[in-house]
Amino acid sequence: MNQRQLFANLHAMWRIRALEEKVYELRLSGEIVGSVHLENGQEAIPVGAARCLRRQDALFTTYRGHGWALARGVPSRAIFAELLYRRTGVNGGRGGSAHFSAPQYGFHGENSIVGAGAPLAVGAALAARYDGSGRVAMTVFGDGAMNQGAVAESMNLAAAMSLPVIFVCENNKYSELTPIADMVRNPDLSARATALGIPAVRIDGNDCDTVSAAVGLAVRNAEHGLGPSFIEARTRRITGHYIGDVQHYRPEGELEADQADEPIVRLTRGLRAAGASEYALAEVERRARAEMSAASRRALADPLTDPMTVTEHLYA
Ligand SMILES: Cc1ncc(C[n+]2csc(CCOP(=O)(O)OP(=O)(O)O)c2C)c(N)n1
Ligand SMILES: [Mg+2]
Repeated sequence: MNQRQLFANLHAMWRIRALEEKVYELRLSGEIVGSVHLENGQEAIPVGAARCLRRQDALFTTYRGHGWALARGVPSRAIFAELLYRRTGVNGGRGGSAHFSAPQYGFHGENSIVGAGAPLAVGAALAARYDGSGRVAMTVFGDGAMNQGAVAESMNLAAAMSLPVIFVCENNKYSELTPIADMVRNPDLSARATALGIPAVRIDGNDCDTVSAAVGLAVRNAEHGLGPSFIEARTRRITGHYIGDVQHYRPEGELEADQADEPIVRLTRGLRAAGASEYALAEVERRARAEMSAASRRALADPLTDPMTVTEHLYA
């Protein structure tokens, strides 16, 4: 991997981090209200995975999805406008932090129901068999979601029908406040996919290029009719599950260790060791933060969604 590509990875991750930090600020100041889940520490997975998807491919994420939308190409200003309930948001300000979607970018939405993206992705993959679009579907969910029946059922159906769908499990070790070790006996979550006949890998989810290699192969297999794949990407979130989470459940020293190995810190360390200048490294962060400051400022200046339009776009 040459330095230019590594800097591109760093910039893409900084854009997500800067977006999330700005979202955090806006949540604390009360401009954003309600539940917000940040992706800090997990940026290498959306950056590495989204670049393997083509325009027609369909991505389904969880509530921890702002960075996935950004990696899929949704403009930062449209994301902020959505999170800030502005008319200019991708869903006119009706979706908010945990429910927005932008299908025109292949971003078929976040989902606050744990595991609920999996059956939707399998449906999109099944539809691709009939509409001839060549579409590949991807669903992203957490380690906790592995214990949802809907995920197990979706994986089995995808395997049985050999559907073009990729299951990406972001294993960040926790399901809300509960460690995965308290919820399963076998820590190898990928073994469940293998048991269903789905090719599965466990990878380091804190390295963009490792993620791209696994997802790129999964996309090619799906395109060539070889059916589903499962990728368990090990990572750590370095913020609370929700805003205000004091993280009392973490063993002493764990957060510090996770912060020392999070993907931006790790890649910065690698680039520095390879001779990158401090100026160039700082410039990447500065550019990303400048973009997100400007995007959020512009979104804040946009008009709020008119409450009188609340019944529009409702189908019953
Ligand atoms: C069906 C369902 N059950 C429970 C919840 C409450 N809940 C919200 S997030 C979460 C944790 C999910 O953990 P994981 O799948 O590991 O994803 P992470 O938040 O770590 O990214 C739970 C249990 C929910 N939203 N939906
Ligand atoms: Mg988790």
